[in-house]
Amino acid sequence: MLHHSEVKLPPGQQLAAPTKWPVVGERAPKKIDHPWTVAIIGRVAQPFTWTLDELRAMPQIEQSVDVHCVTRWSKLGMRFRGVSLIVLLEKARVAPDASYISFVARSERNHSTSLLLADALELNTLIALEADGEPLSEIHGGPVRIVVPGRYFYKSLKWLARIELLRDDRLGFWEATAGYHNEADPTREQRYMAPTLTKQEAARLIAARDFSNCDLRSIDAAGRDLAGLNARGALLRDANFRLSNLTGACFDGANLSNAHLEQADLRNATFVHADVEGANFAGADLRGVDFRNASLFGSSFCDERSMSAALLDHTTLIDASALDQLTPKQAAFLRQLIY
Ligand SMILES: Nc1nc2c(c(=O)[nH]1)N[C@H]1C(S)=C(S)[C@@H](COP(=O)(O)O)O[C@H]1N2
Ligand SMILES: [Mo]
Repeated sequence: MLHHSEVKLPPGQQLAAPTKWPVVGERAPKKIDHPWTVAIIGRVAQPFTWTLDELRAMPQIEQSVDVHCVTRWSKLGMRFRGVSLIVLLEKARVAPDASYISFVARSERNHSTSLLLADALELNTLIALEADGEPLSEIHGGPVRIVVPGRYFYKSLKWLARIELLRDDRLGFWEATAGYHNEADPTREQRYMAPTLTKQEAARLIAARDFSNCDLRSIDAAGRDLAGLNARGALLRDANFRLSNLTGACFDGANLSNAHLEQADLRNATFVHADVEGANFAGADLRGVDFRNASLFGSSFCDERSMSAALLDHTTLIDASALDQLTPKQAAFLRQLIY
């Protein structure tokens, strides 16, 4: 029979010593004289600011949470107590166009992290004031932190100051600077942007914007600012670049088969001799893009269901002969805009 912990531990995780709760991340904020408050702003009908006492006066719930840190320690069945996120969202009345939620810390670097709003709700996100029967200690995010069950612990923001409802995603601190995966599902081992990367490699790639000749299959780089990226010769099969800023990026000779580039800003990017077979460019801005000698078999530029079409004109360079590699509908769409 399997031991309890072996059943519940996601891949690559190890149990922390039972009495240990590791401290991870930035230092606790400096003491300031005004009282702690938590605000909710952005795409809401009624912005609010609550004091700690007001939060404590709301209905408290207790949840048993399995904590999984991306640095590979786990603690199963921690008890967190506080206010359900949904209670605050109902009071503030979330606008229909809010798709993302960002949590911002009272901290020197304005640390933040974000989630799809639907995920935050489905995962029963908690505004936690207590852990294992005690008020949250300062090093663990006290007086008030976020706890997101079912995501690596970097989505559980310490020292909560602000909740922001957003139409578009805003990558958090670790996600933007260290290449942490934006979905962060431990059961799928979504630690860093690409499954093969280490933390150091992910951070280096992001900082240098240099993916050249790297094996980054299935990388999740959605929503990122990667203007000027050098991805010459990179292996980017199944990559996700939805909504990313890739202006001026160089993908010459790269393999982007089945990659997702929907809604990406690709102005003046180059795909010379690249393999973009099966790639999806619906809704992308392709003005000034160079596709000469690229392989376009099965790639798509307009999606009939979502009515989302790439933006292109005579500055988009595609070999006339390459149109034969596309379906008649895709080819007709390109022909009418380019020539
Ligand atoms: N404000 C803030 N919250 C944060 C971090 C941080 O650096 N700053 N680090 C995150 C990371 S990477 C982890 S693993 C957990 C660690 O929480 P703990 O120190 O209570 O174990 O906090 C998360 N929340
Ligand atoms: Mo972490």
